[in-house]
Amino acid sequence: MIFTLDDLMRLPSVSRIHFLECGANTAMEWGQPSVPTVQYTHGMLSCCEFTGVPLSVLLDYCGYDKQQSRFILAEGADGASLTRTIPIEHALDDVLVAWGMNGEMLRPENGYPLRLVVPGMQGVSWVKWLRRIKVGDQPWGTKDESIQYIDLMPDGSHRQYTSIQECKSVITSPSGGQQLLSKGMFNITGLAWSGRGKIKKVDVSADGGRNWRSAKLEGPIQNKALTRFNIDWIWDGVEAILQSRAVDETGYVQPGIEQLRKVRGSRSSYHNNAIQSWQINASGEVLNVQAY
Ligand SMILES: Nc1nc2c(c(=O)[nH]1)N[C@H]1C(S)=C(S)[C@@H](COP(=O)(O)O)O[C@H]1N2
Ligand SMILES: [Mo]
Repeated sequence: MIFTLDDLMRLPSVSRIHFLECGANTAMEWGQPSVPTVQYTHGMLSCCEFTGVPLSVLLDYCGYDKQQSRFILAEGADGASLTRTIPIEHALDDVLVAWGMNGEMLRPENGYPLRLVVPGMQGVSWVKWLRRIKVGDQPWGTKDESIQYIDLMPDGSHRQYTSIQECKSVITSPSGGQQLLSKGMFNITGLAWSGRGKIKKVDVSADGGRNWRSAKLEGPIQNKALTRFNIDWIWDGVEAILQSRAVDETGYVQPGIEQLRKVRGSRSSYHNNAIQSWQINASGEVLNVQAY
């Protein structure tokens, strides 16, 4: 079936707030700390309100074979015709065909007139300038899912359809490149998110992971959305290592970088959700380091 934007806007729509994280966010950090600030380590991340038609409503409207259908294909109208396969369970769960963002029409750079919103899934599946959706019984294995956003595993195999952005967090203040001007009280704050649901807890350490205290979560805590946390801390003027560790509602605990490397090896770049460490030097300088 062919829909115009006007047709789509007449269907029942919903508005929901979700994070969007590129699968390459924090990829530079897989080997060693390589960039100085949180903008570079964790900046491929946003959180907006999207408005559109649930894909399940649209598919029902079109009619499709419920027995045979296992995947959908979404295609963009850009020069590269970005095309991604998405499992039908996910497509029918909470995916939107969105035309609105933060109360206005999508902006051209974010996919006007239409984009797929795939809550919890890596950014590349959020196809912008959406022009076609197909339903099928197997993954399409398109160019955009054969080379990029795959993980080279320790046994040499390629993990191709990593898609959910696992639970992750980062301290945004104090963070790399900042300078503490004097010892005393600081309010440590940062963001936590999970592609599998709501954030349940964030613990913060100031001594490189030996001791942890639970941070305050700022509400409302929403499903698959950025959640801000904060905790007071007295800096006594000696070297410290700040870290945050998030837990989501499934009980999944954000891993340390060494723990992640044990499972994923050291040749990946995408899908790095490891705990971030910021070292505070005695001079108050804040540096990107790896610890724990
Ligand atoms: N059609 C199309 N959609 C696309 C892309 C693209 O190159 N073409 N890039 C994807 C990637 S890799 C990401 S991370 C997100 C970024 O979304 P944003 O530009 O709204 O932040 O869009 C996704 N959608
Ligand atoms: Mo991306």
